[in-house]
Amino acid sequence: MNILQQIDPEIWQAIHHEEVRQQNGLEMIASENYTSPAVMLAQGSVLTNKYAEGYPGKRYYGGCEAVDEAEKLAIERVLKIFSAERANVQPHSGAQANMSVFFAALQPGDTFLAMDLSHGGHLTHGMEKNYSGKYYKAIGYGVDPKTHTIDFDQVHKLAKEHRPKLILAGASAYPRKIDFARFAEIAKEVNALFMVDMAHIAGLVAAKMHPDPIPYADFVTSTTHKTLRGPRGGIVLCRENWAAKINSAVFPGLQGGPLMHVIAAKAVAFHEALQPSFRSYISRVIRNAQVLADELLKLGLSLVSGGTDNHLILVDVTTLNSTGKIAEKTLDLAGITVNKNRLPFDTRPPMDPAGIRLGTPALTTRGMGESEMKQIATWIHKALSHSEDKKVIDSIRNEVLHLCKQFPAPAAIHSAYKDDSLGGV
Ligand code: DSN
Repeated sequence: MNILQQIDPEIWQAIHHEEVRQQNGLEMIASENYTSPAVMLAQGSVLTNKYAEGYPGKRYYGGCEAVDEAEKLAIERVLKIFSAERANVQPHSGAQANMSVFFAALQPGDTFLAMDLSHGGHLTHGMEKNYSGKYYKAIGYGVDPKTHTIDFDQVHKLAKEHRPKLILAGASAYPRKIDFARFAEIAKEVNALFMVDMAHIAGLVAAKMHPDPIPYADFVTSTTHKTLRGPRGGIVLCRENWAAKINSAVFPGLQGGPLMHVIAAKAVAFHEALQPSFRSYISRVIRNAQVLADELLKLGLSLVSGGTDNHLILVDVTTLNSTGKIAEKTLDLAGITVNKNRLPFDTRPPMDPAGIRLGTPALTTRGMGESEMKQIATWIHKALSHSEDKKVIDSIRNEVLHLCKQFPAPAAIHSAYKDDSLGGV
């Protein structure tokens, strides 16, 4: 029995349930992944005890020598991965990373242009109930109705019409490569700042398997836990001339004490992303997504943009007389975790849209490859075609379980707390 189990069996039970769920199911939420045991050890370390408001060498508290080392390493490594001029590794999340750019670059009421949420954007890119839509004037661009790729004629037209102070590229549900050079050209023409939120594709950019936003953008934000496979958190990369404003927007603008244990875990993830094995991981993530997409197409499903260039796929489940809500629930019962997702030009309600979003980052971390993707496509199709048939769903659930046993997920918490050297038994 480990120490947490002894002291707080209820919370241990909740963690254990989640670990069992992660081990025994197919995690296909495109924004999720399994961090390594090393990342989790850093995040579960004594650094959680330390207050360190400020930045390395300039803190408001004593005793920051060790955490300074961790933060300097995180900054050094992330700059090496992305060849950026300056980095802030303190944002607690991607939403806060985005907010820090808005704080640094815009005044309340300023206009910015970003991808509409209903076409694949993110809620911090101008959704009316989010700070970005409440305190700033958000104009949304979308995708072309035929190709489902970003409609650059529309971006250009809206930029000339509204003269935004900032243009934002990046998405949460967009399966194709993003042409940052084209965005930058438009931003330059209208004298707008250019920001990229690369949260979903950061791992692909790190592995040089997606166009790089750094040469074009004034600011690049990201989360660290999606394809980058680190702890849950955010970062901001920017040009030298914006560094002071970004640092002051993050602290003291938006946050107090940085989460030093998370920053140390970010540093570990950045170290992992610098290894050659990370590039090979990302190439398998993309290949797996393409195989999954091809297989779903062969089975008659319709995909947004007809396929994928990255780690995610958007499936129109109405072709199988299903809905996003029913599909999410059915697949959950079959042991496959996905999320319902609006599709471009979706006429269904947001809580029960026409689509689901599938991603391959987590399954690829478990070591699954092309033959597993083909099998999973067949299960998805079968489950959605028989969502009322408990026998079919139960039999898929059993097969999913069998596959999961062959590809164990990293089980960091369990194994770490079993380790005597950490004080738990
Ligand atoms: N919620 C994340 C996603 O699933 O894409 C974005 O922050």
